[in-house]
Amino acid sequence: MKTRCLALLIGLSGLAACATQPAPVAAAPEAPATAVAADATPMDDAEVARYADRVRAEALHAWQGYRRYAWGHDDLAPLTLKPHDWYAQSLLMTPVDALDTLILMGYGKEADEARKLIDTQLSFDQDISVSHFEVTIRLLGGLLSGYQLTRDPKLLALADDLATRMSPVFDTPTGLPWTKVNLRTGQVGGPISNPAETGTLLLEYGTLARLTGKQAYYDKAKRALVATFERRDPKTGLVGSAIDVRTGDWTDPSSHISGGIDSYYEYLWKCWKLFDDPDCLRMWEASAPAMNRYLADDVDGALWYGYANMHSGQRTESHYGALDAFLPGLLAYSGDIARASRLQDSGFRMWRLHGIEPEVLDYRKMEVVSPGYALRPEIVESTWYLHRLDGDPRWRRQGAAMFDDFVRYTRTDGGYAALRSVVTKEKTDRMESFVLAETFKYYWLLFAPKDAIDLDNVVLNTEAHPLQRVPATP
Ligand code: DMJ
Repeated sequence: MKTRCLALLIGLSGLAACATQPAPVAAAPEAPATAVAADATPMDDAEVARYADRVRAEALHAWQGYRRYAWGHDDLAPLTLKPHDWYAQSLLMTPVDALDTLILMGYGKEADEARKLIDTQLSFDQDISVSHFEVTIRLLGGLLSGYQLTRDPKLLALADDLATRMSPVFDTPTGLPWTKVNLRTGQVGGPISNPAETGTLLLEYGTLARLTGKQAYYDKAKRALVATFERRDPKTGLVGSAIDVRTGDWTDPSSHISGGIDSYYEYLWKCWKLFDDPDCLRMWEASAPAMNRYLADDVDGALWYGYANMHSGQRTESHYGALDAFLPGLLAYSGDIARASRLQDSGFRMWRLHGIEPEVLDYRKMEVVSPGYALRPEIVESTWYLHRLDGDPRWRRQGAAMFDDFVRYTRTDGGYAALRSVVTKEKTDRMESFVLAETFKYYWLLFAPKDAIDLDNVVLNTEAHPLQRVPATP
């Protein structure tokens, strides 16, 4: 195959290479079972190589759109071909998020340009109040993986500076972090958080601790994760959707595996894989059974995960969507291939309903609840974990079918555009940085050589930034 893993070539160890909910939209007739059932014919090497090359070429198309129309800004607006920034100052979301994807795909010149832009232009000395969670997973994660792949000391220095500026968030009576922080003044705000925001920090802060020797980073992020876990309901073991970081009281008892909780579960398992921290394994082993008992929902033989009250375990909503679709990957990664496979087949059925997945689906009625598609990666991420871990050819077939639909419905002259509605296929002017960090990366990994990521030594954060295991210093 023509695609190559630059990380392999440069000999790095470890690396070889929320949704608003509008009124329900009328459902099109459910796709017939035959169309939903995945083709399981194995791909030959030539077909796999063709898909890898197409994904790689389309990723470059998206990057070149950013490069041409939005250079130095956070994102590309892919319809108006104008730059978009999250805050008053750009934080280079797309270049930082895309750097490791460009490196892995072997785009050396483009990666070098991105790295130089970051080195020379990115400053966190900005009077802006930012989302601690988003900046951690995208920027801290991206700077750390970029550093581990290039050994450019400026990237580690930027990560250390960013984490220092954000650290005031941890100063609460509970150890649960504030959701917002001003990068210049350290002023914090945003007292109502959720498990994803309080619990998706340890991979990034922990890796930074190992790389800098500053153990406090690890301890603060771990304390936040443990504080979330310890507030699970004592009867069901479930966590809720909203929590007050000042008191530790739940302000919304709705439990699910969707946005706002999703990556909390992810990091319980992944912090065990990355750091061998036995507390992480203990917390995962106490949490996964609760999720599987109360949130899993068997509907006519198909497996879904819906909503329940965290205190009673009673079912509330039968909703599943693009964000929830990470769970098959996590189930597979943690060893539960059987549940993972059944849930991924349900996710693919959701995709096939309108030829591309909606943000939220009512899986009992098979009706779209929230019709947007933000170019999210999760369902692709799950095909990659499943293919990587059980080798069933149907995962590549699902991924190939989804990639064909993705290109057909979301490609624009200047990049890729989110959909306002998967029913009408109307586009909207957003291309989030996670498209290059995650969506293209997971599509490419699905067709790339197995050693592109060494899963024994590398753990991908929730933004798909590959973090290498770093030994703890005594
Ligand atoms: C990404 O920023 C991360 O994957 C996060 O955990 C969830 N949402 C987006 C992608 O959909």
